[in-house]
Amino acid sequence: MKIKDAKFLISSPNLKLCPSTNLAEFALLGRSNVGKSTFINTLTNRQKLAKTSNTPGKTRLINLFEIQSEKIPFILADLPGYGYAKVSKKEQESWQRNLEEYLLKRENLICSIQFIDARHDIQKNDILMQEWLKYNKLPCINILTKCDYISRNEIAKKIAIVEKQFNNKTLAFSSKNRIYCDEVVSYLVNLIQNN
Ligand SMILES: Nc1nc2c(ncn2[C@@H]2O[C@H](COP(=O)(O)OP(=O)(O)OP(=O)(O)O)[C@@H](O)[C@H]2O)c(=O)[nH]1
Ligand SMILES: [Mg+2]
Repeated sequence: MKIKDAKFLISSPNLKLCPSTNLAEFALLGRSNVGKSTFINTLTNRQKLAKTSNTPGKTRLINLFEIQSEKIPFILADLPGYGYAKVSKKEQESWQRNLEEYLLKRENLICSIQFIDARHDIQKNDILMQEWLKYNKLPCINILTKCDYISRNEIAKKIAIVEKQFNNKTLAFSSKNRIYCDEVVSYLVNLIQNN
């Protein structure tokens, strides 16, 4: 399924300042630099919609994007990545609180998407994030980013590993190849329709 249109809605430091909406929302979680913002740009085919960078820590606020698919509109919430060492401990803790509040209380949030770099092993903070989601009974799927770096065979193997470890649906993705976009959008739209 294709994306017809997309627009930036708002940047907010916390849940309280996020506008209420009745559109289904997905939260983009994952380590800094894994490719969350790039994912939005690739899906929407708008290279500058979400700010991306080679240096980790680019996204510092909750950034909401309204996405118009062929069937149904929804929101992608681009969030700061975890595991970015250069941010002070105080700032990390404050963001952690804001993130947890957003994930627990955002009413229209239907599912999180946790991104994993296809080239690397699952990291400790990925596991901690996933354990926290499961403990709070929050649904999540995984997306394997940067699949252009590995072979088709390795992609299949990696998907099996992530699915086994986290017991979540896991999809492949790459910003260098649009073949993955259709399946991802269809999967998200299906989640909304079955919610
Ligand atoms: N080759 C390749 N590079 C990618 C892919 N996705 C992202 N990148 C690159 O990875 C870097 C980080 O991407 P971002 O989208 O800014 O990462 P992020 O997860 O939003 O990072 P934070 O905002 O720090 O949390 C950029 O240089 C992207 O071009 C991909 O699928 N393939
Ligand atoms: Mg980002």
